[in-house]
Amino acid sequence: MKRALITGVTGQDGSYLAEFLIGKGYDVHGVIRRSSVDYRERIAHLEGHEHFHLHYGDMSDTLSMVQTVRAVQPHEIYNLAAQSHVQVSFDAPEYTANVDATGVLRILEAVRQCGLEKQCRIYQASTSELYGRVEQVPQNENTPFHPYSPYAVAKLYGYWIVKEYREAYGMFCSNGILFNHESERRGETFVTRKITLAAARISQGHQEKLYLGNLSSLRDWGYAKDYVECMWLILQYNEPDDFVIATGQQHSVRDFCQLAFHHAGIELEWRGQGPDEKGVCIAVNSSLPSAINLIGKTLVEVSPDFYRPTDVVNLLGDPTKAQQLLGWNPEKTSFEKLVELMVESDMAKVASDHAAAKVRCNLAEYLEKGIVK
Ligand code: NAP
Ligand code: G4F
Repeated sequence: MKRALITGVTGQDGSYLAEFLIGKGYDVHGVIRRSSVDYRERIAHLEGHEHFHLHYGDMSDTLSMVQTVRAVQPHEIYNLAAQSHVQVSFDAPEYTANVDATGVLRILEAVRQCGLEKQCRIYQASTSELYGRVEQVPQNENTPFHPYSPYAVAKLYGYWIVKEYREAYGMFCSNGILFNHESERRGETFVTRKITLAAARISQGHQEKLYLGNLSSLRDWGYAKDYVECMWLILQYNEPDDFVIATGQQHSVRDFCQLAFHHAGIELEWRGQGPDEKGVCIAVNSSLPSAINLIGKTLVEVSPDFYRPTDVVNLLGDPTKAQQLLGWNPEKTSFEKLVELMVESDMAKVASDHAAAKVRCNLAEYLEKGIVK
């Protein structure tokens, strides 16, 4: 039975990858950080599975990386752990470098120190942010990098140290240069999930307005569940190599927002320009509760708080190499389907969160009135 070690197993991609690898018959080991709360939402359903194991570790702690690699003796390592939020990297640049740059080196060295360099294949979660202030559209494996945030600069080190260990020590380590990929499990501060949650809350009367930054930013958005399969395909290839994984389709933040609100039953019209641009509700679906009167209201506004000191605004990937060499299908889940899946999931989540909150509220009231003891 093959053993896989996943760093970042509690994240969006780590959780889908763990499910995928268990399905392929792997014994899956994940690295988790010790935290004061013990609930890990994205992998809660896997805990207790006979082929799913967790190990405490931190990307900033060499010893824990060496100990984990020694204990697991993995055939494959998927290095997904990272401080993955670009905007946060401007506030925490040193920490981001420690985890996203030096952390990669720690994994590679742990494999060497444990004498596993011939047995163990390593996948590095590289990113389209490397193209940054883009020098070519669309971007492929030969496009020059121009990182444009502390996050991207840290990831550039990760990318190159992987190539260095491949060439210097003959290790099987590969970079997946993944373009943005989203899902129902996407962190709530990334723009897509922030939008789908807000659309669900606004349509159910629990939020007034959504504030966003650059609405014109362009991204190549795919579905995370499809992308984790490609991580695995990259390690099954007959030699280590670097691959762009993308859909080849591009949309703006504004497009995403328009479609997400549409799926939540709200039609938006965009008025104004730049920081004064607003999304105004011009129609609602008849399924929306009649008490929620949104027509004519401004539901989306721009806030400079979400502008970045340097922003990457034109990402579009060319996945031809992955299509030809790995058999990757970039059209598995369309942009329209992705938005629909995310909104549907958040509509259900918001409804159930509020139903649960109402039960808690009622219970508090009944306790106060002595109706229940
Ligand atoms: P995510 O949801 O933010 O997950 C990040 C994971 O890294 C979490 O499990 C987190 O653990 C863990 N982590 C963070 N700091 C750590 C540390 N110091 N030690 C150990 N673990 C740590 O990210 P994602 O979207 O799944 O992305 C996975 C990887 O792909 C990341 O490296 C990201 O930079 C890269 N990437 C993502 C995309 C994308 O569009 N999603 C595109 C290209 C590349 P906690 O749960 O404890 O915080
Ligand atoms: O959703 P985002 O925060 O993702 P970003 O910066 O592209 O980074 C994600 O994808 C990368 C792959 O290219 C990964 F490497 C990285 O780990 C992460 O998963 O922002 C997307 C765009 C940006 O241009 C941002 O300026 O949306 C713009 N945006 C506009 N308003 C916003 C907002 N972003 C966020 N997070 N929040 C806003 O309110």
